[in-house]
Amino acid sequence: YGPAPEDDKDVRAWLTSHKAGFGHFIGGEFTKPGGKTFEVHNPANTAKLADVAIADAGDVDKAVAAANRALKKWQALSGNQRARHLYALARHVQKHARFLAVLETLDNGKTIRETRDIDIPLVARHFYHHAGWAELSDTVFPGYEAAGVCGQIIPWNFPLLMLSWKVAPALAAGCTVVLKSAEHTPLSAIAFAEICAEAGLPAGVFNLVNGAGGTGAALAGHEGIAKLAFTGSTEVGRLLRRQTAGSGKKLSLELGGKSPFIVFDNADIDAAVEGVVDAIWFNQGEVCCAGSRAIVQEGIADRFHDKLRARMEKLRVGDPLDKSMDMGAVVAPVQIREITAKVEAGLAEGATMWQPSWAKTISNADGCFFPPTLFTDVAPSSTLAQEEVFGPVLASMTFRTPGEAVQLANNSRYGLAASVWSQNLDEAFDAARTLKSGIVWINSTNLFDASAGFGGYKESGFGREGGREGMLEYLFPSWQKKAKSLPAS
Ligand code: TXE
Repeated sequence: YGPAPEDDKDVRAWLTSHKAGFGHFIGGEFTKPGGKTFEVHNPANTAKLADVAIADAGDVDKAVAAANRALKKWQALSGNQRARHLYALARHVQKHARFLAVLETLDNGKTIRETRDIDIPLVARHFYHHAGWAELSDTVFPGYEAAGVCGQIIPWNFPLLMLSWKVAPALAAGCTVVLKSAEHTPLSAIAFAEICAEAGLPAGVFNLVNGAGGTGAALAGHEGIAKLAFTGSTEVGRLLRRQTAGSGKKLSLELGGKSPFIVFDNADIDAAVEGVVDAIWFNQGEVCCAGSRAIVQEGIADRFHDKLRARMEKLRVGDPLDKSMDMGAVVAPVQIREITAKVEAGLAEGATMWQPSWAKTISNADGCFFPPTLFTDVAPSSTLAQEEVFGPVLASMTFRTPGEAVQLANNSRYGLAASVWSQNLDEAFDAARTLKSGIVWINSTNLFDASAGFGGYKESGFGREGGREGMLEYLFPSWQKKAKSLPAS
């Protein structure tokens, strides 16, 4: 009973037709698969999906050269002409929405409900929105020029969505792109490259190289890159900051988080419980802005946790293609090990763990599954309160006064997002003003829009993606572009 799992026949046929593997997309064409490759697996059942070529420094060089060759012609188009290409990309993403949703679910393990209703529609929305910026770029950014060839490195948690956050503003601004997909999840970026060809995007405007850290480092270090945009771990973000220092490259980093979810005594508790379920168990908790620290006022803490445990009992974890699942698989065995290590640290430090009664039935024998997990009695300085778990684990703490709530919330090396729940809006706005985070949601969580800048404070990185601030990341003031220190492009 319940709806049948989503049909994955067309995606399987596509994968079978690429049995020889996938190459890179350079200058409007796919390179021949082969050479050094890596395997891509479905984390829900460990089945191998594809072999993908690893780009070495030579491949990166060819991709940058192709992007550089395309740059002049792309910049010579009027804003309206570039907008037409972005509209076409948006329409083709919509045309292939079902295919892309299934592909993303197979590759990443996230549920079909999320890829179908959130990831892929937001990808199309991003291209539509930025088509508008392209239309206007000639008039709203006087004195600015496109940065040039952009290197973009994306993570595995929202593969196609992170691609769209980076590619759409770059193309709208008049830049060309070399994008590196994440090694766990390269397939939707490969499908997007096919879409670029189908939609008639001029050759070399979008180029794709696949591989792991070595490929990323070659791209980041390439002297033909004028701007580098990265989403991923704080550790790699730090490396990239060092690697690009003094190079004249423009850099934006979207890194980790440990976002607070503050619940005041007078919050609508049922709404806050639904909110925290979304904040931490959406996408298995593999979200940079996941509300992974609940900070709950003492007067309602017991009631809040009781209701939360009852709600957790009803969550469903399993086959991501099953439309009734709330949570799918974690991206790879290495992440299961990381999550388990953090959970063990939490237990060793004396926090109290609670999992639904059915958690024992979850097995990692044939897939990467982890149950929703709640920790209470978490000390503010402990591992669970301070370190990003990047999995379905919520650490809960309590507070007495609003000042204490903000102090706990700001006691973090990160500052990406925060969520505040109170029916007293004065109280909520007072807290919001003093929270050190790039985004504050009030009585809501995980709201993303292409028109709103997204990005962090502190070790969550710098630069914004989305909206006007996001566009400025891909533009240089004309006087600065002429400075000698900038790479030629
Ligand atoms: O990230 P990496 P990983 C966090 C999260 C997760 C942890 C590890 O806590 O548990 O990072 O994940 C490329 N030069 N986030 O190891 O390595 C890499 O190939 C250039 C938060 O997967 O940062 C991939 O394309 N590039 C996050 C991308 O960086 C390099 C999303 C991200 O991988 C590189 C993902 C190098 N030296 C993980 N080394 C978020 N902010 O949403 C690796 N890469």
